[in-house]
Amino acid sequence: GQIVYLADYRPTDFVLERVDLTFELDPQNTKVEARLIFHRREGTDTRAPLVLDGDELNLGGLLLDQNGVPAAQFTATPESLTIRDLPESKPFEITVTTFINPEANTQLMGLYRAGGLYCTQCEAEGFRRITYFPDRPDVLAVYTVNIIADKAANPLLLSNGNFLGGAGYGEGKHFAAWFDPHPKPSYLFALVAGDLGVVEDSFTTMSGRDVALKIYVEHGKEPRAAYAMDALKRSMKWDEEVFGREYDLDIFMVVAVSDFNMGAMENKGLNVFNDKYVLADPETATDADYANIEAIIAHEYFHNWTGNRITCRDWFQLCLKEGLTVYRDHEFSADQRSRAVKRIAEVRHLKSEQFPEDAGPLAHPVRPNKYREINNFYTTTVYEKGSEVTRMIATILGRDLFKKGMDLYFERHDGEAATVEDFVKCFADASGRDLSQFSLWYEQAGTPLVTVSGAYDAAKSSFTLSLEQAIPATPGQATKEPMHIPLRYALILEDGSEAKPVSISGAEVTGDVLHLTERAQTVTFTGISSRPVVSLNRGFSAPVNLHFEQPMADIANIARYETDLFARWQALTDLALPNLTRAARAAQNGETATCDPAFIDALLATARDESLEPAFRAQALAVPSENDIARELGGNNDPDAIFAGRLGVLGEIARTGIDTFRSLSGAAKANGAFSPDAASAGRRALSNAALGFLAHAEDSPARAAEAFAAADNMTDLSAALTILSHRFPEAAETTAALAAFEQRFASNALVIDKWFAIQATAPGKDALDRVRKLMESAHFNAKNPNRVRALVGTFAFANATGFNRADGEGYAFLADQILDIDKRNPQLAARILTAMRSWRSLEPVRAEHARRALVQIERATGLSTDTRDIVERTLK
Ligand code: HT7
Ligand code: ZN
Repeated sequence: GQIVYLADYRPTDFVLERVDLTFELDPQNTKVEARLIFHRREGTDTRAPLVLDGDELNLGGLLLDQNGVPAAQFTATPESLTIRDLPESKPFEITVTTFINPEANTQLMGLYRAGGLYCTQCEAEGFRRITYFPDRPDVLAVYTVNIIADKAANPLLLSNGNFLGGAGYGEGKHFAAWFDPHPKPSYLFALVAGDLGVVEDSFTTMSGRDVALKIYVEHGKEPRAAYAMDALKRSMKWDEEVFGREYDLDIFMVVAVSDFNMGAMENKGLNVFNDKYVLADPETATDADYANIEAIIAHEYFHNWTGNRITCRDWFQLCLKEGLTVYRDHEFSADQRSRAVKRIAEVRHLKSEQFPEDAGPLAHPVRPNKYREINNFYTTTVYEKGSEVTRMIATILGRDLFKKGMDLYFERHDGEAATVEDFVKCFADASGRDLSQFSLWYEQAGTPLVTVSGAYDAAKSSFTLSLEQAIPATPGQATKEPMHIPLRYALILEDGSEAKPVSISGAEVTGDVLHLTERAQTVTFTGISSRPVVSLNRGFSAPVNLHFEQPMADIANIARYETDLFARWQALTDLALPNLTRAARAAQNGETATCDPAFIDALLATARDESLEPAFRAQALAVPSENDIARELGGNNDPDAIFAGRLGVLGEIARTGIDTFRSLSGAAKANGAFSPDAASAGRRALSNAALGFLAHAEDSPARAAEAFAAADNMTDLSAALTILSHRFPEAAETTAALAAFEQRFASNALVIDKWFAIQATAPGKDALDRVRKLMESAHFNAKNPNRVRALVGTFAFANATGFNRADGEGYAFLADQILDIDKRNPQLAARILTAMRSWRSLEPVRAEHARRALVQIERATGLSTDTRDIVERTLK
């Protein structure tokens, strides 16, 4: 793989006008005929050859305007097809024939077989595995697709756009034709063929058009698609109401497949989903599964406008569609559920996934400026930080100007392949605001650190806030410019009211947003009648780390009285972290620490506070994770000590709050029949959090075993099983529960994935042997990405003590697995390998073991570009 640079972008020499594809499907020998009409772009070199991309292709035939092409006029390799001496100005037609083997396609890119289906995945560069093509997102064309296949095995023949018609084709075959009137890049092409069940519904758009909605799933699983269908209709309505976006074809289809590299794919009119994000019922899906289905159905649907109608000029602009679409799905879920709780979950995810990426060897800007393997840039930085950057534009501009900017973007760039600059300019033009400094958020990697101190002058009734920003060095970026950081804030007075300053100087303040734009700024507020408590970065308005030496009493006040619920949760976290880091350090020195009672008081008061929604109280009880503590410690980390310290703190909370937890656990049961709505899910979350603490306090598996037996839904069942296997791995109750669970759900792969994941995350050094044993289980299938992620991926990403065994065996195991997975599915291998990204913050003995495992991977022969790229950057 060559390195590709953003600076090298230039448009193609040829313009593609039309694409006609004919597929004759066969499991091992599918014939693909592509008829492509091109003309030379005006102003380009009239002798330039046409160069088409390929990947492992074999040219089966080539025609130019229906005539054979002399061998001297073209060169075909598996990676490209070059045709010379083409017409100077008039359009011409190229007919390319290739033969491909879907069954042998284990990478799951291009056309492959998944559970008896034919299915495609073309983003980012999969289309070139189907036919030779200008496979880049700025080449937009109108497609017609003909599919011919055996009728009995493939009653269903689907592609993008509207159905044109179908008929018999002799010899037990039939065909179907599809036409997509909207110009699109090749990465949005899709084809699905096979035999599936369907759930049908319809949606009437705001202009009164009827759209047929179809969700295809394996026969017999139709009832489990009802929630996805409901989420789809809510998404369509919401996008009309909030963004004014109407759907633009007669039909919208979703197909659930069991073998898929990622979550889902937004192919025009034909979304393909990992079935994990479609199928749900109370018996088999947790509340988290329901929330994910809702979010991902919405995300892929929203791409119809942000991604498909307006696409990306090149892959460096990936955040243009992904960051924006994540922002849109976050807003959708916030409107469907509790906004504050949703925001807390988002920030938790951002801090536990994106902050470590931004602080380690794989850090890159939201818009990278070079890549070796684009598949490795579908990252949490592009997606989640990209979403935060969009959110900051909304925060800086305010709701109305943000909407004006979005409207302008849709109007100006519909049907185009756009850039980040195009996007930002719409907001600058709509608002009249200069966003050039803000644009650094797309260019500079690393999480800014904002250091804050405050001073109150009673004599002058004034308060000054001193702020400094620093952006850490990241690979390839040693020094940084100061950024535009929008911080929502409140100054809270003694009586709990918010101060209304007479004047503010030293920074621009709009509403409750303080704009930090210099490296250092001192902001003075006058007319402040008492020493205020500062609540800063309310709602997590900017994705930064704050270092604010605030009195603990102030933080405790925010935890109890802030009206911004996010800030209350943040304050509880700020109270918890010093206790947790102290406990971890003590454990590292073979000592024990005790908790600050004020922290436990604040936590328990929140847990008991019935004026708060249960989902929020559950979030409060989910104390910072082992990874959160590791990040706070910042280096020389010993995961065993972190675990032991944290366990000690949990025990103290549990014993102090035992009465509270008794009354909270099981409280959700009183609410009758199962419903997946957010309020019911919140009650279950609170009750299960309490059950976890109770198990600590009582130090007995009895209660969790009872809960396991009584559970009537997967949320409660898996929560009880997790407590049993994580806290009481040796108990007879645990062995029995694991066996019962396995037996009951043996035929449901998605539930067996939970069974794998729960066991893979059970802490301690025995975890590795358990994982090895589970790989021998008949349920395991090394070819299925969901199984591999559930067992190997979860172990590496989410079992800090098990994976980071002091003897380095966890890393050695992962290295072996990566090398094995890489032979079949490089994308999956590279993704799981990113679990090693924080190896340098480990204590020296573990770090050395980790480095050796990485070197072992690096030295292996035949490594894919994907895995080579990750391992080399991780070691650098
Ligand atoms: N846009 C989709 C990305 C995706 C993908 C990328 C590489 C390899 C396989 C893939 N499957 C899906 C998903 C999304 O963000 O909506
Ligand atoms: Zn997306």
